[in-house]
Amino acid sequence: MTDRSFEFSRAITRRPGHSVTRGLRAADTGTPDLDLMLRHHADYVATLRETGAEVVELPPLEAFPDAVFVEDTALCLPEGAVLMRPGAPTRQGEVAEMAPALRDFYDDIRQIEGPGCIEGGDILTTGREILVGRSARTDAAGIAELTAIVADWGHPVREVDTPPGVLHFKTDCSLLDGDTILATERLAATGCFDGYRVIHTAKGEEAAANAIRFNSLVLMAAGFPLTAGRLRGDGYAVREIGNSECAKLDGGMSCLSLRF
Ligand code: CIR
Repeated sequence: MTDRSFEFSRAITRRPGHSVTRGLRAADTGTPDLDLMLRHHADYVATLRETGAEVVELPPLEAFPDAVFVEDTALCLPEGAVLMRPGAPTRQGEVAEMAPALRDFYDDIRQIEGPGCIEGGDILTTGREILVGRSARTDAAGIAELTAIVADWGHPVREVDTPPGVLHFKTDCSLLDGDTILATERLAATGCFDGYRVIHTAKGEEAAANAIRFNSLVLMAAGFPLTAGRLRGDGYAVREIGNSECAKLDGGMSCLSLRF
């Protein structure tokens, strides 16, 4: 069977605005520099486009400091899109801001109504199934609601755990192809990827785990040479994108786009 799990014709992104300096973060490691973040963001968008995809760039949303992290607002599948219900109260309004952009591309758009919560960063769609990590942002009720919605489109969901203290499930893993996962050792040790081929991030490079396979390229945060070398050694075409400013807000490569 052809592996289409990493083939995308489109992505939606949103440029960061001035309010991004007030974005959520687990620990304060400094205020993000907007100009540098914009340069990194432009490099990210250009790299997605280089693979032949159409990339929509939405304008900044000053009312929502974390709006650059569009991944958390929706799950995009071939059959339709599901609008999320973020567990972070300051982020819930981002969903309605994303809906019109998705309507340009999808006829079937469904919505997590609650009371549960779920964010896109906790969802990993592989060639076989949809893995959803329970986290501080995603609860069992949110996962149950998503499970019912996507069952209608033929997608099985498996609920898994996000390691304690880790923001999202995909903070610690990425899909490299239909059955190969890049993951931190701490996440892989939970057994959630048993049956998949797993490439571990190098020790001390756990922040490299949030990468994306987008068509011919793997986009990963710059500054993790051992992990980049492992991926190149395995035959992947890796692009390293500056992520220093998004990292101050616990964001990485996957958070910056919706891909479909
Ligand atoms: C947040 O805490 O919600 C943002 N500062 C970071 C979101 C990162 N999103 C993602 O991993 N999908």
